[in-house]
Amino acid sequence: MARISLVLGFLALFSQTTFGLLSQDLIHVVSGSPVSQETSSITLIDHITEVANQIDTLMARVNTSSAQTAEQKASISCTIQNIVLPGSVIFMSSVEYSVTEDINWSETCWLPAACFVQPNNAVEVAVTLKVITAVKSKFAVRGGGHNANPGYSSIDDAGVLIDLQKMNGLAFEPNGITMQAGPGNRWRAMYEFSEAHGRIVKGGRMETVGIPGYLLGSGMTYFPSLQGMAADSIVNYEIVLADSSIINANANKNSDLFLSLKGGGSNFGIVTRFDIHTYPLIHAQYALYLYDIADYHNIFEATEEVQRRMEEDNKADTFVSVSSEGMVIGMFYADTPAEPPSIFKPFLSLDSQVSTLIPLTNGTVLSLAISLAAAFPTYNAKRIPTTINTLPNSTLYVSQHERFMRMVQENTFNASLSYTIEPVTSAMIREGKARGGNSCGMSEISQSSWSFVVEWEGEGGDTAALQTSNSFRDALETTAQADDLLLRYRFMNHASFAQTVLDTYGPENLDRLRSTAATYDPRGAFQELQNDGFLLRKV
Ligand SMILES: Cc1cc2nc3c(=O)[nH]c(=O)nc-3n(C[C@H](O)[C@H](O)[C@H](O)COP(=O)(O)OP(=O)(O)OC[C@H]3O[C@@H](n4cnc5c(N)ncnc54)[C@H](O)[C@@H]3O)c2cc1C
Ligand SMILES: *[C@@H]1O[C@H](CO)[C@@H](O)[C@H](O)[C@H]1NC(C)=O
Ligand SMILES: *[C@@H]1O[C@H](CO)[C@@H](O)[C@H](O)[C@H]1NC(C)=O
Ligand SMILES: *[C@@H]1O[C@H](CO)[C@@H](O)[C@H](O)[C@H]1NC(C)=O
Ligand SMILES: *[C@@H]1O[C@H](CO)[C@@H](O)[C@H](O)[C@H]1NC(C)=O
Ligand SMILES: CC(=O)N[C@H]1CO[C@H](CO)[C@@H](O)[C@@H]1O
Repeated sequence: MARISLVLGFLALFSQTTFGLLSQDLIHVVSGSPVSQETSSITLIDHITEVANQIDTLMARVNTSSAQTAEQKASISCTIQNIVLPGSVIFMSSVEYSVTEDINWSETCWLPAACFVQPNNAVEVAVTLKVITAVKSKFAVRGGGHNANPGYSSIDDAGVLIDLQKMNGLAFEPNGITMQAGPGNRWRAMYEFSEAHGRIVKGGRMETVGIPGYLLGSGMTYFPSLQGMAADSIVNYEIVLADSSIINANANKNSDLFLSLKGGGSNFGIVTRFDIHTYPLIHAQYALYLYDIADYHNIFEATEEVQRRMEEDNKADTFVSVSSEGMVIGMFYADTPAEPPSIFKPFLSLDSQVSTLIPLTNGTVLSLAISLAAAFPTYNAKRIPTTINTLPNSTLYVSQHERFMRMVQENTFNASLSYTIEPVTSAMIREGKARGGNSCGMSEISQSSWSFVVEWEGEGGDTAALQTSNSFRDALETTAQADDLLLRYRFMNHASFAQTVLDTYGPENLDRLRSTAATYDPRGAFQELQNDGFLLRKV
C-alpha cells in the first residue's frame, strides 16, 4: 500500500501540468477500483507506472479528434493494451488467434478482430475499457458467443473484441444461497456448481450457452412457472461502466440500473459478476420424443391443450421443436411421480410418436441439460435466428406450420430450417414481478415464444437466408396480427439483427432504459463505440 501512495503522490505532480495522460488515468482506474486490495491490482499499478512513458508516447501519436480510420484506432488500441496488460492480448499473428476467432456458435460471427483481449478480472476490464475509450476505438464484448447476430459479440479488424472467457469464477456467498458467477461461465459449469451445493440456479436449456448474454436478455429457463425468467433471480450485478468505474447494482444501490439490466442487454456497461439467488435442488422427471410430422394437426391441438393445463400446474415445462424431419417434444416436470404426470396426456396419447430421444428419466436440471445437448448436437454452420410472441392457438400453429413446410420445399440454397414453440406461462411473469420485476414489459398471460432458425453453409446463401428468415417471421406476424393473436414483446435472446427489441418492452420501460443509459454512460460510449447489439441507438 505504501508503495501505491508513493506512486500516486509522484503522479499527482504531473497531473497538475499535463493533461490527458493515459497512464495517469489508468493508475486512477486501478487505485480507485473497489477491488484494488487484490494483489493483482497492486502489481498492475506498479506495472503501469513502469510502462507509463511507453503508453503516453503511443497515445501522443493518436489524435483522437482527427480522421483516423477505425482499423488504425483498433490497431493502436491493441498495441497499448498489450503494453498495459501483457499476455492478455491475442493478435492475428498469435497461434491462438484462429481458435479464439471461431468460438462463436454461428459461423457468421467468426470475424477477424484487430485483436482479442482476455481480461482476468473486473479491474482488467476497467483498464481495457479505459484504453478503448481514450483511443475511441470500436469494440465488442463476448461472453459465451452464442448470439448468432454477426457483430454483436464479434467484430472485424475495425475493432477490439473483449473476450470474457477467463472470468469464470464461481462461489457461493456464506449464506449458501446466493451464487456469484463470472461472465466467462457457461450453463454446464453453473449447474454443476450449484447442484454440488444442493441448489439449482435458473439458466438455459443448453449447457453450452454462455451466461452473460443469456442473462442480459433475461433468459428463458426450465420450469418457467416456478421462479420466473433467469434474470428475475439476480440480486446484484457488478458492472464496469463506460468511465471505467466498477460499481454494484442491486435493489438498494443503483436500483434503476439494476432493473434496466434485467432484460436491457449490453447498453450500460460490462457486467463482471452476476450474484444469483438459487433454489433447492429440483428432482425432475423428463423425456424427449420424436413425432411424425404428418400428425401436425393433432400435435398442435395437444400443444395448445398442454399450454392450457400449464396455467394450472406450475411444475410442467415443454417445448415443440419442428424441422422437416419431424417434431421433437420435450416433457419436463419438476417432480418425480410414479407415473408420467397427467398434464402430458395430450401428447402421450398421440399415436404418432416414432422414437425416443431421451427416455423417461428421473434426474436433475444438470442431467437434463446434458441429455438435451446430446439430443441436439451442435455443428458448424451459419445461422440466423428470429422471434415472435403470440397467444397460444393451434389454428395459428397449423397455418404457420403449413407455410413452413412450403418454405422447406421451395428452399433452393440447401438450408436447414427449424422452429420451436416454447410456452410462456402467466405464472412466469407473476413470479418475476414478485421478485421485483424486470424491464421486459411482458403481459401476465399465457403465451407462445416462437423462434425460427435458418442454418446454411457456404457463401451463396447469405441473402436467401435472410429473406427466408424475414418471410417466415413476416407471415407469422401478419397472420397473428389479423387474428388478434400477436403480442408486442420480442425476446432478445432469440431475436435477429433485422428486428428491434427494446421498443417492444413498452414506452415506460424504454424511457427508463434511456434514462439509465444517460445516467451511467453520459457520453454514450456503449452506444457509439460498441460495434452492434440490441442497442438503444437503434430504436
Ligand atoms: C444452442 C442454443 C440454445 C439456447 N437456449 C436458450 C435458452 O434455453 N433460453 C434462452 O433464453 N436463450 C437461449 N439461447 C439464446 C442465448 O441466450 C443467446 O444467444 C445469448 O445471447 C447467449 O449468451 P452468450 O453469453 O453466449 O452470448 P454472446 O454472444 O457472448 O453475447 C450476447 C450479447 O451480450 C453481450 N454481452 C456478453 N457478455 C456481456 C457482459 N458481460 N456485459 C455486457 N454485455 C455482454 C454481447 O456483446 C452480445 O451483444 C440459446 C442459444 C443457442 C445457440
Ligand atoms: C488533431 O486533429 C484535428 C483535426 O484534424 C486538428 O485540428 C488538431 O490540430 C490535431 N491536434 C494535434 C495535437 O495534432
Ligand atoms: C421416479 O421416481 C419415482 C419415485 O420417486 C418412481 O416411482 C418412478 O418409477 C421413477 N421413474 C423413473 C422413470 O425412474
Ligand atoms: C447440403 O448440405 C448438406 C449438409 O448440410 C451437405 O452434406 C450437402 O453436401 C449440401 N449439398 C449441396 C448441394 O450443397
Ligand atoms: C384461435 O384463433 C382462431 C383464428 O383467429 C380463432 O377462431 C379461435 O377462436 C382461436 N382459439 C382460441 C382458443 O382462442
Ligand atoms: C473454440 C471453439 O469453441 N470453437 C467452437 C465454435 O463453435 C463450433 C460449433 O459449435 C464448435 O465446433 C467449435 O469447437
